[in-house]
Amino acid sequence: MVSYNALAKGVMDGDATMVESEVNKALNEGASAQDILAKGLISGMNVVGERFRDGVMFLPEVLMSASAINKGLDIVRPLLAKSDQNSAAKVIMGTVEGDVHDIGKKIVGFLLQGSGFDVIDLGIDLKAEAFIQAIEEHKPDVLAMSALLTTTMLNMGKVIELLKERGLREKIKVIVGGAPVTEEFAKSIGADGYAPEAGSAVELVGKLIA
Ligand code: B1M
Repeated sequence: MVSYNALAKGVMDGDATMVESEVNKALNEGASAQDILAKGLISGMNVVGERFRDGVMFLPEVLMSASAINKGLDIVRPLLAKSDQNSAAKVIMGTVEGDVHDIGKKIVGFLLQGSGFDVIDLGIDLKAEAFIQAIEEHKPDVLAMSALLTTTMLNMGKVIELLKERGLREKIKVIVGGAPVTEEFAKSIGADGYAPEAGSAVELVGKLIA
């Protein structure tokens, strides 16, 4: 019987060694990469989020949890990257300026790759200009921006404004996501779509490029 609880606990405890061994154990017991992600890794990180919010976990511990979940993501990533059904479409993604949160964005990227999209992850804390330069260079079909802070989500709108100024807005679909982002906010900044979590981000990209 696969123990997703042990996997989640490894993330909560910030124990990368435990996460590594529990992910490998779960895989050996036949668990899918998707279940390991959703029922183990993400569910553990959600508890970390609640504890951080409630002041019972502090930044250094959250950082350890981030390292631990990254250990697990490294193992499941190659297992998610399989299909080539959407390989014609290119997605550029990144976390906006002022924001270093990247775990959710990475998961979105892995699932997009797993669904066959060609994904270029530009990283974190990206100025609007950095998005524009990469778009001019790589000519993607979709720009996917992530933000986890109520302050930094406003920078998504700045990127869209700069796309307009440079005459690029009509050439690319823009999607946004991250914990504080809402459908309403996405509309207000002129994005083409919003996805609340990684699975729906993949569906959304598929619809937008169809
Ligand atoms: Co930060 N942090 N953090 N943090 N952190 C939050 C976001 C916070 C909500 C915690 C809290 O107070 N409850 C809070 C923000 C409050 C606010 O703005 N309203 C917060 C804060 C305040 C901060 C600092 C300011 C703390 C400080 O320094 N005092 C600081 C800011 C640093 C900065 O960015 N400048 C900070 C730092 C950090 C760490 C570095 C320690 C670490 C990040 C490590 C890393 O990412 N490499 C961290 C973490 C881990 C969190 C929490 C605990 C967990 C985030 C996470 O990884 N969740 C978070 C609490 C929370 O979110 N409840 C918190 C798991 C992940 C799978 O979910 O990222 O939501 P998520 O992604 C989901 C969806 O949102 C969606 O799909 C994903 C998978 O389903 N999604 C997209 C994400 N991007 C998408 C893009 C899409 C579509 C969907 O399309 C483009």
